[in-house]
Amino acid sequence: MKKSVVLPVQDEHGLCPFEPGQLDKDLKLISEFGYDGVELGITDPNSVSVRKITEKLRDNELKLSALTTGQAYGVEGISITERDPGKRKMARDRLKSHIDFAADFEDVPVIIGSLRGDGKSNPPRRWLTQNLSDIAQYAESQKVNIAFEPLNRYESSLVNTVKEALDVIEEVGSPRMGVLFDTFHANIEESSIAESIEVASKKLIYVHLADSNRWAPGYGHIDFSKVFSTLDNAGYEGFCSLESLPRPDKEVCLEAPFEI
Ligand code: LER
Ligand code: MN
Repeated sequence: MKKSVVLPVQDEHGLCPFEPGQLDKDLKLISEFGYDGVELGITDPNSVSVRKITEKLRDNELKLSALTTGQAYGVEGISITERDPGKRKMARDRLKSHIDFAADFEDVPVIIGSLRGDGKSNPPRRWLTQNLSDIAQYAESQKVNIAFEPLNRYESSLVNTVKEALDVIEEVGSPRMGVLFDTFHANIEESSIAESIEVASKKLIYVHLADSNRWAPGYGHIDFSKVFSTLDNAGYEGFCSLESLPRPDKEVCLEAPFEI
């Protein structure tokens, strides 16, 4: 499996080792720590230059592992399940811009995590599935994968487990849609982390790593040897991306073990 870490480009991500605004310095550090790739947090791809990002990644011998999109929810309050139809449309259009951005790279999935909304206004399920279908169709036309992420109940009531994610993926019916498995959310929602990886495995396209307290792996109580051996046995060869708080500190996070 390949090593990646989340790095915000425009706005604070809040749940990763880096602050925005020091892209050059941070990419260099990530490369020095032996990472294969970086997951960029981009609020609005329309104001980020594909050419500049491509050059910076090339200079640091890093691949773009995925685009994370949730900051558009955090910063602008848009999501595909908001009561306000204008906000739903903005979120849908924004995700299509993320797909356009990803299409300029090779095999870069667009993550749908927090941009699905928190579900607090009790939105009809069809807003979720119809918008996802529309976005997935667009992703098909651009040959981009969508990594759909179960989130824990304190962040969203919409899709908390792998099983629920697989149900939505089946309903949407797009070959471009797969599961993002995040160990932090799984530790809260799944009865067995290993079994839920096995359940996800056929549709697994991306992994987020953080321990039970959202510190770097090794600082909480998740059994990461079991996580990695289960991923190995499932034949997972994609990216595992570190999405932990900057604790104990950024450098220690970057030293997190990615194998048993
Ligand atoms: C948020 O908790 C998270 O895990 C992100 O990957 C969602 O976009
Ligand atoms: Mn995550």
